[in-house]
Formats: sequence, C-alpha cells, structure tokens
Amino acid sequence: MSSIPLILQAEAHPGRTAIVDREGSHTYRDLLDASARAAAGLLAGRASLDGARIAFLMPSGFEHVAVEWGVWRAGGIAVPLTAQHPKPELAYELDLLKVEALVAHPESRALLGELAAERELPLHAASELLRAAPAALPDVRPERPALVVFTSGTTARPKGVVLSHANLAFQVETLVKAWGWRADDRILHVLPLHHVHGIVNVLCCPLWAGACCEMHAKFEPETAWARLAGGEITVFMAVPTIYARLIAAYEAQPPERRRELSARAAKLRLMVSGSAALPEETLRRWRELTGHVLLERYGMTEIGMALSNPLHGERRPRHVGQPLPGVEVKLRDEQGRPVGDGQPGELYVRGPGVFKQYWENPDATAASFVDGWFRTGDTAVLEDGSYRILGRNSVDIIKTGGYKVSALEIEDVLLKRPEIAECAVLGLPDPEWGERVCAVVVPKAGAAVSLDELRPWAKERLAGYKVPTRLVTLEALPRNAMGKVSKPEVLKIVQRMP
Ligand code: MCA
Ligand code: AMP
Repeated sequence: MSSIPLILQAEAHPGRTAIVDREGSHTYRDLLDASARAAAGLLAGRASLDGARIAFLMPSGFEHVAVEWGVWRAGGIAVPLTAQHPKPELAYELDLLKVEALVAHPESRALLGELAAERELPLHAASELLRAAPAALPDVRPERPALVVFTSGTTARPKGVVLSHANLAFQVETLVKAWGWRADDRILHVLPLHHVHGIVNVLCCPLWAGACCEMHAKFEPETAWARLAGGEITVFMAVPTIYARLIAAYEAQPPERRRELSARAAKLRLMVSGSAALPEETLRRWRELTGHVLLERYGMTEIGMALSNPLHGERRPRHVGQPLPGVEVKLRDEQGRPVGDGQPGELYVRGPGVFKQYWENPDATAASFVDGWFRTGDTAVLEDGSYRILGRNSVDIIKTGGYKVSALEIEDVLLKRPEIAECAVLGLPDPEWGERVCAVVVPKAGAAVSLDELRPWAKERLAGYKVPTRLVTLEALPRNAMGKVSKPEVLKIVQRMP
C-alpha cells in the first residue's frame, strides 16, 4: 500500500493507456508493475531507501517514468539528469547530492559508467531494474522528499530544489482542476524531463488524470506538427521558443499543407505557454495559424505554477493571469512594504506547492523566504486584476529557450581561458530565444579571443544553452562609482553595436 498521491491516482485506472513512446503503448498497470519492480531492484532486500538520492539519465519515455516512480516507491529521492549537461556539470550534481546509485539507459551507459566508477557507485541498467523480482515496498509518506531539480541562482553554482510528494501532489492537482484535465486527454510531450515544466505540467498532470502522455525524446518541429495535426492530441504545452520554431516550420510549408495544419491544430482542446515571457507577436501569429489564444501561465522550479490565465474567460496578452487555487501571491517593494495596484513590486508566493529547502543550503533557503513567503526575484505588476511579469530583479539571471541560466556561472568558466582577462555575460533580447547568451570579454595584453575557439571549449564545460552565441571584445569594462562592473552600461554598449 503506497501513500504517494500520484501512485494512488494511477491505481484508479489500471487499464487505460498512460504513456505512448517510440516503443509503443503502456498502460497504468504496466507503469505500476514496472515501477514496483524497479523499486524492488533498488531496495535489494532493504526495507526502504530512506531518502537516498538515485540519479538516472534516460531518454524521454516509459522507462524513464518507471525508474522515477521506482525510486519514489522505494523511498528514495529521484534525481533526473540531462544529457545536455557535460560531464563536469553532472559530476557537480552527483557530488553535491551525495548520490547513492545511478541508473543508465544504453545511450547513457558509457558516460554514467565513468561517473559511477570514479565515485565507486553502483550503476544499474534500467532494463534489468524493470525486470527485478517484486518485493514488499515501504509506505512512503507524502511529506517525504521526492525530487531534486537543479536551478541556477545568482550564485555561481546551481542549487538543488527539494520537492516533496505533497508539493508535487498539490502542484499537479491545482493544475488538473484549473485546466480541466480529463481522462480522455492526450498530451504531446516534447520538453526535457529535468525541469518542472516537463515533469509536473506535462507528465504528472496527465498521469494524475488517467490521461495519456505521448513522449518524444526530442522536440523536432516537423514531427511535432505531424502529431498536432494527427487528430489524437488534445493538449499541448511548451516554452515560447518552441512556438516560435513551430511558426517558422509552418511558414516553410506549401499553402495547402498550411491550411490542413491550421484546421487540425484548431481542434485541440488547450494550448499553454510558459517558462518565459510569451512575445506578443508569437501569441498573435499562433492565434492566426491555429485559432488558439495561448494560455500563458507563470511558474518557477521552487513553487510550481503560481499564476495562470483562465481556461474559460479572457486570456490577456503579456499577462499571466491570477493566482491558481490554493496559491497566495503578493507584491512588495525593496523595503518589503506592500505596493498598490498598477505599481511594480517583487512577487512573493506562499502555498502547499512551495518547496521547503535548497539541498543542504540553509543560507540560500533562509535568504529566499520572508515570514513563510517565498521571494521569487521577479518583478510584477497587477493591472485590472491580472498580473504582468516585468522581468527578473537580477541582471545576472538569463532566460534562454526557457532555461534559466546564471551569468556568473558562465563568467567563472570563461575566466579559465588563458586569453581572457575580464568578462561580463549578458542576456541579449532575442525574438526566438527570449534572450541569447552574450559574452563581453577583455582579452589579456596581446591575446585575441574568437567565438569559434571558445564555443567547442565551453561546450565541454557548460550545457549547450549556456554556451555564448555572441562574443563582443572591449578594451575595458565600464564600472560604476563603487568600481564594480556595470552590466547595464555593458548592455548599452553592446546594443549600440551593429
Ligand atoms: C540551443 N541553441 C541555442 C540555444 N539552445 N542558441 C541560442 N540560445 C539557446 N538557448 C542552438 C544550438 O547551439 C544549436 O546550434 C541549435 O540551437 C539547435 O540546438 P538544439 O540543442 O538542437 O536546440 P533544441 O533542442 O532545438 O532546443 C531548443 C528548445 C530547448 C527545444 C527550445 O531549448 C528546450 O527544450 N527548451 C525548454 C526548456 C524548458 O523546459 N524549460 C523549463 C524550465 P548549432 O547547431 O549552431 O550548435 S522553467 C520551469 O520549469 C518553470 C517551473 C516554468 O515556469 O515552466
Ligand atoms: P526556473 O527557475 O527555471 O524554474 O524559471 C522560472 C522563471 O521563469 C521565473 O522566475 C520567471 O522569471 C520565468 N517565467 C516563467 N514563466 C514565465 C512567464 N509566463 N512570463 C515571464 N517569465 C516567466
């Protein structure tokens, strides 16, 4: 008997299809059976994993979910890794969390094998775990930690956000109600599975509702269009960059195919955008193409979703709507005083979905809460009953392709290059990526810096979306009266350049 809310929900509809992936269709019964076996394999005779961290690197699909649920059912904390992170970044994550074991797919076996061997950790093959003999499983209480997701902050290294089963259950249940999830829904899943958007909104919500999640290992615009037009998908959710890519792919089609895509996409029940500001032009064009006014919502790794435009009713452009049921929000000025309607302030959030702590980082945890309210670091304004996000409080946080990136983390890596004396990393506004990572560097005397040399080097140390795509060379970085590099001034200089 499990007390994990998501597992209890799944037990209510064993015969329905839970997941469709490149291997075929899998029912909820298949998922419950495979995850129970994975749990037994991980336990290997113990009564419970007691919060041990188990990291796994698997392509999106049934086995990924079965391993994740297996970790949960064995009483462990799931740590989904991503192949986009180069080895040093994965090593940092494993060491920070003191991971107990790794689970690999054949595609990730070589990489995880090295990481496991270097740390003398056990490495399980997912396919073997999923065939382990069943065993008694522990009763995992909802308040137990379920998941660690990494997020970049204004400090140089990413922090691990710890989410409990109760946090996840609240986050999911409020969305299932607000967005009218039904058992006969089918969602197209094209997002990465190491972030809340892909884990909670697009995977756990359908699995809570008894619906079907069609999982694709990678977003590919033509394939996604074929599935959106295939007649089976009822719900789609993505980051603004993906909608921009879909629009570009649509425009490359001949007129007859465009008409067909438009007519078929119009039949979906719901299309949602989030993780970054949705440009008005993307919203307008998507409406022209499909008839759908994208439902924009606002969330964060630490809190799940907080604000959402309504399922029924006005979805206002550039706005993210109202608090979801059970979520409280307020706006505060820099001194922590309330601000009036129409005035910008920092967004604070409270509710059962809000995480309790960053992994073994009490200072960062304490700094992000005031009287039980989580400080998001985003500035927002309330206008005629709907919130609008104005941006991040810190220039050191970049949002690119829906990923949150710390400029300081990239600067730390770039400063290891022998030819770079100083650097400032910035997010440059970009219609496709939201922001684009730009490195402004001062070369050492007599040295030259080139983007062509820098990129492959940086790719071995930083995830692809963190690798600068633009390089600007200056003789010196502008400084403020305190002698610190002034990023607003750097940005002005870069924006004046051709
Ligand atoms: C990739 N490229 C980029 C970037 N990323 N260029 C500039 N900026 C970037 N950020 C380049 C690559 O270098 C490559 O170029 C080319 O684009 C294709 O790279 P690829 O890796 O194939 O890109 P992709 O796979 O098409 O990725 C685009 C994507 C992806 C699908 C939009 O970024 C994505 O899945 N984003 C979603 C992130 C997400 O789920 N965030 C949620 C976190 P070249 O070939 O020249 O090297 S936020 C969250 O969870 C909160 C709770 C919330 O509110 O939702
Ligand atoms: P992450 O920390 O990766 O979970 O990303 C959360 C951040 O993404 C938030 O703090 C916001 O800055 C941003 N974000 C998410 N949704 C939206 C949205 N609809 N509009 C603007 N920014 C958003």
